[in-house]
Amino acid sequence: MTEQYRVGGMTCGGCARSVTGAITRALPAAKVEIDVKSGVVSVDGVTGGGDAIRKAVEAAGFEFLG
Ligand SMILES: [Cu+2]
Repeated sequence: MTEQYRVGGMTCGGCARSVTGAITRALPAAKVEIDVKSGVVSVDGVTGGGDAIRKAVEAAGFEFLG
């Protein structure tokens, strides 16, 4: 099942890679897809990862919007 989150502050592919890396370091099973323009982060392979994802996103310097 895919969980979707919104992340603010991403402006380019480098930002998307930073967020992807931060999430997969926290949750190695996560498969992450990011649409930079909309700020939508889709995560597959984990359930209830929201808290770990929020921490990873914020530690990487981006804004977790929910
Ligand atoms: Cu960027």
